[in-house]
Amino acid sequence: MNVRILVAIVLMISLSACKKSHAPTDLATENLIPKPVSITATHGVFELTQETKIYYQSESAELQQLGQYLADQFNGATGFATGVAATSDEPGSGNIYFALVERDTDLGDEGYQLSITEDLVTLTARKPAGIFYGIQTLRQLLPARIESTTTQQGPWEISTGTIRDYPTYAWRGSMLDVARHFFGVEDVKRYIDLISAYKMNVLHLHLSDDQGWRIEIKSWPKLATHGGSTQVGGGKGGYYTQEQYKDLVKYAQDRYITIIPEIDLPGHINSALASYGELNGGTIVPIEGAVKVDVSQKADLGKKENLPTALYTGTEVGWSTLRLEKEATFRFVDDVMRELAAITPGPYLHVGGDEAHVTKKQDYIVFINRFKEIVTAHGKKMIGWEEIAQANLDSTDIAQHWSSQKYGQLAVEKGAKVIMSPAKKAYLDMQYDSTSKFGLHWAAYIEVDSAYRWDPATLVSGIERENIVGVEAPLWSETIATMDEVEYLAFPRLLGYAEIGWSPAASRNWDEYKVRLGKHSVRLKALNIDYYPSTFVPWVNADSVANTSK
Ligand code: TNX
Repeated sequence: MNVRILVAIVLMISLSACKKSHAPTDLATENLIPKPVSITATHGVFELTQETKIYYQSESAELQQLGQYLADQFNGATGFATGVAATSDEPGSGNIYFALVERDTDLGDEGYQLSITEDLVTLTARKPAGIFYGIQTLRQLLPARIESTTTQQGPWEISTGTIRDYPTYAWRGSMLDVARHFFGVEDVKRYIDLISAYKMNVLHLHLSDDQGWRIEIKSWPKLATHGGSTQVGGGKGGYYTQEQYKDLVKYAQDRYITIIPEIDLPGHINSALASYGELNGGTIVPIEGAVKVDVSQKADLGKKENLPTALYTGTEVGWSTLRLEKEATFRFVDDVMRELAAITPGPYLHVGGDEAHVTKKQDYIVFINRFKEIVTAHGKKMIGWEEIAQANLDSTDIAQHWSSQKYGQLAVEKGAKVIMSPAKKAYLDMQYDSTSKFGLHWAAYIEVDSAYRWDPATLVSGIERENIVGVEAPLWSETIATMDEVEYLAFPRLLGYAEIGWSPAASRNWDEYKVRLGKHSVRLKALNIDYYPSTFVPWVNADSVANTSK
């Protein structure tokens, strides 16, 4: 063969090897959780490169912050130093562009449109929250290794097409019980990061219970210093200073999450009674096992009024109550709510109100009515577990349904709105099956399929779509003390609750979802989530797909 021809052939081969060989792409079959409302695929590829910049419509500090958030998400794995810059025009080829488009009313306050061509990724929304959710979708369209914090091999390709997406419910949340076991600021931030990646927008913090008081109250300091000094099993417990709580609130706000603080009243209150004897009316009926654990305490066990009770480290419920016949108790409630309202920008304070089994019914009703007046005076609205339906509710109140259809229905009859947290379906602390390492099973065993297969709008007759603000999955912590244990119970079920809250009920189907979830394992692993590998899910081995699949 002629040398020239040979050189030409070698050159052609090496050139074609250099040319990008894109895998066939189909935006419509991407593995997105929660599932978007609509996807149109155009079968091309956008590539994120060293040169890519994130541009945002000029004059928006919030978009600038979101651009930086996205750059921070990517830069660890790509090793790029993706820049963020303002622009007044649509940017040139190879870039990402954020813009607010007020007139696109179909998107509502949280929706977004992600339009991907081979040249440009354009993310638009009416409000910054929508941009945040579009960013979460964009993360999931990149290979799972984008979640790594160390530099990974590219290419960083995204399938082209258009996604238009918005949530079904305005309230999509999880509750973390930091009272039974305490979880520190860094743990809660990780939980916020994880739930926000699935477009949840509420984190309800269960800040007090019999076993621990977890928030500093300056006018009643012993609540935290003494009431917060232990936890289930007798460990050292802990509490958030108000500065730490404010830091958490800000961290959550930056991820479009509202923190709902709960002080559980008038039951579940032993940690306060142990801190201030005057709150103890001496009416506690110590049920078997209730106040026996901390025998080193010389304190009264609860039957003598005005004396502090012993700290409690067991797991019984429903045996303690605030003394309600004394006006001083309402000054206590007012002080706590005033301080909490001052550091909580969200509109709601949660009264708890559950399982007040040793509070007289009439006292309970008077208490909830007065609580509502107190939080209203501090500019907030009341939420409580469904038992608050016994009090005078109206359309400004929210009842959280967990167990009793009767109370849920009563709340609706009184005009209140409802959050759906049915224990049989949505309790993250329920075991998956009888072999689960952690969790309880008083309501049900909840396998990953059961957790997904229900519709908030049809679960309880009399609680209709228009009565429901949304879905919340509570994670009670009697049996879990570490983040690994939190993750084992929360994941993968939490992804299903996120989808129930976000995606239209008519588009949800377990057989299709379980395939998406199975392929998602590589991403869960990249996020270092210790999820439960349920046999109901066709998991795709992360190692075999790490470099080829999303
Ligand atoms: C019931 S749900 C409780 C909690 C427990 C939980 C354990 C609710 C409002 N009260 O006090 O931690 O069960 O699953």
